[in-house]
Amino acid sequence: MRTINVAAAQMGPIQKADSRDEVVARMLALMDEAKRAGADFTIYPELALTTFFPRYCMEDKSESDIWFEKRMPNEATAPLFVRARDYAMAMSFGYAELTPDGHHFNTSIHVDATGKIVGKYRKIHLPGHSEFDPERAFQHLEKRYFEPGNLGFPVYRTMGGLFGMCICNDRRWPETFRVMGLQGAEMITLGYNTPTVNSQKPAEGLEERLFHNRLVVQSGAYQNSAWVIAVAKAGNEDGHPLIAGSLIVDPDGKIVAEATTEEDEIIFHACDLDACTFGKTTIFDFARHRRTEHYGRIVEQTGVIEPPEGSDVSGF
Ligand code: CDT
Repeated sequence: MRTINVAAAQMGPIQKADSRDEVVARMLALMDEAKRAGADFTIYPELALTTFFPRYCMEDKSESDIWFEKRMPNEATAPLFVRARDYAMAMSFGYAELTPDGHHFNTSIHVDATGKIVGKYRKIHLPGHSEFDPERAFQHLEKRYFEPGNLGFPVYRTMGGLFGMCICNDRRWPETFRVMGLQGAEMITLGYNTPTVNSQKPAEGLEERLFHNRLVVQSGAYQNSAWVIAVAKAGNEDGHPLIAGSLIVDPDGKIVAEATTEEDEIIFHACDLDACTFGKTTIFDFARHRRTEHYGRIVEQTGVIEPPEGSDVSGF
């Protein structure tokens, strides 16, 4: 057995006026609870240090720099690193990253039990739009404030296993999980901020959004025989509700723990990385079963190319 005692640290809403220090105090309380539960790995959501600021349209993009971290760790987050090291606790959290050369990314890091950053991921599938859109019920301006990640989907060795990360909208894309599955990922962590309502389709509300969350997380886990830990920032941020429903899913695609509130909440599971082996050596033994000669379109095109009118497929 290679057991990782995982605490998914769902966070309730962070209001625009909340300071980094207030948020980090909540994260520390969640880490304390995770420690009491016996966790050795605590996972927090996407943009864990701030409100989901891409809902606000700032004319001058540089105004948004107040939401970004220029260093990690920094003064505000240092207490998290110190407490985690004292507890010999690994952790992962998301934040808005401003690099020394001026690039903006929606980033997640994985910090090991000694306080070293052993994994970094920058969100690749940025949803939403880059200009104010009056047609939408609310804005989702990730394409305005972030550049697409430039690190690929790295898988790294730590804690005796193979780990990877993705962020929110990435989970809706099977390519995300497969690229990590092809590097042997045994545990994939992801944080999300998902509005409760589709801004372009009011009929798509909470239940459907929770359904899609389970659907993509469970299929990503099953199809790559990996543990997936999906962690929400939830609840009402200044009048903008976000879904909860944090999940721990086993390599068989089954939910083994699920959050029940829209608040700060720990869900816990002892995850055996060896449970990945059966799927990875049988039905999802990629080396034996994948047929890459038929997968060219996956990397050669983005949009849909329909067959020409009149193309005839009869005669089979
Ligand atoms: N944060 C994030 O990626 N949210 C998206 C919302 C998609 S609608 C523009 C998500 O996939 O949940």
